[in-house]
Amino acid sequence: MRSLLLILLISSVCIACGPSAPDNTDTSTSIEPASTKGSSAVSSAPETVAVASPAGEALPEDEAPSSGTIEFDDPWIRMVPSVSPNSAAYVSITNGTEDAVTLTGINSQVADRIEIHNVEVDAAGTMSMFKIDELMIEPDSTTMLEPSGAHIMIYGLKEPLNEGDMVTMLMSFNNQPPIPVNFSVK
Ligand SMILES: [Cu+2]
Repeated sequence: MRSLLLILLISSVCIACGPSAPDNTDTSTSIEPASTKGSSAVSSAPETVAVASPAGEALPEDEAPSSGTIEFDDPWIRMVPSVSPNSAAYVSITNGTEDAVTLTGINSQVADRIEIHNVEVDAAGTMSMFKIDELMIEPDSTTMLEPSGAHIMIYGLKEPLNEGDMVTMLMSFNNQPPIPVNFSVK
């Protein structure tokens, strides 16, 4: 009985110190570089989850959209220490269609949650990032998701990222079918 209580206690402590933050807590003060540094959180040993290898999902390059479509240039994910549950990803999105398109969501099997973030700099020069629900890209224009700017925020990596890995992320738009994009880890 005592050991059962102990196990319950340990479990609840681990959950409390776990990496996943409640929703809506990162809207104000956190600074991008801090989030990618090694976290001191003691993450429990990663369970062996039956997640398909990221490389296994990779689509052939020649399935990329061809004409009058949305194109993705230099998609990459920042490699982080294996103890870090979070990372960020970047890509240039070119809207070659005649209408504005709106990026409304991103999903991947490698992470618990993926958000679109933007950044702002206050009068004191402090940069903070915040979640945005969507990102509009005007026709015939390119929007860059890049370090120090708007970016893709990845929470709760299910397995460590290794340099050279390819990670498929499904990009959802308001007026387009979802588009799988292969991001390289570097
Ligand atoms: Cu962010």
